[in-house]
Amino acid sequence: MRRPAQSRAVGRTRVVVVLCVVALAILAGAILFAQMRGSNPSPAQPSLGPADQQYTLDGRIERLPTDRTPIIHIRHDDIPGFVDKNGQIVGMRAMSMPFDIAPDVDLTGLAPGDLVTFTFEVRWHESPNTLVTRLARRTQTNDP
Ligand SMILES: [Cu+2]
Repeated sequence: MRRPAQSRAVGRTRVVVVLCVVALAILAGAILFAQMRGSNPSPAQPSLGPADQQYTLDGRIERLPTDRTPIIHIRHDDIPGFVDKNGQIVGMRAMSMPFDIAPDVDLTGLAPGDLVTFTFEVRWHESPNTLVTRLARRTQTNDP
């Protein structure tokens, strides 16, 4: 009497465990899929309000973004008209600076050392504060 009841219970337990594992696998797959979809199109942009300022200028790529750090480092020229947080024109000297980069900016074929013309937006009260929205290679001959 005891044995069949026990093995029936063991059998039921096994079925429950297998169902749980299958359910967990499906759930994990669904979460992964949702995350991939969510992070693919444009992680930085959809919630951003209008930019406070926008500048287009020349620079030189110093470091490209990686999967770990989605930041581009550019040595930019002087920005004489740079406006600070209080709306004052304070200018910005040429410097090496990290920028967030919009996901639709195509960096194919670009490498550190490349001369570029680029546009970046400033948002003083939003993150990212500086976002590169356009970037194109510039030929050496344009450089002074
Ligand atoms: Cu700067």
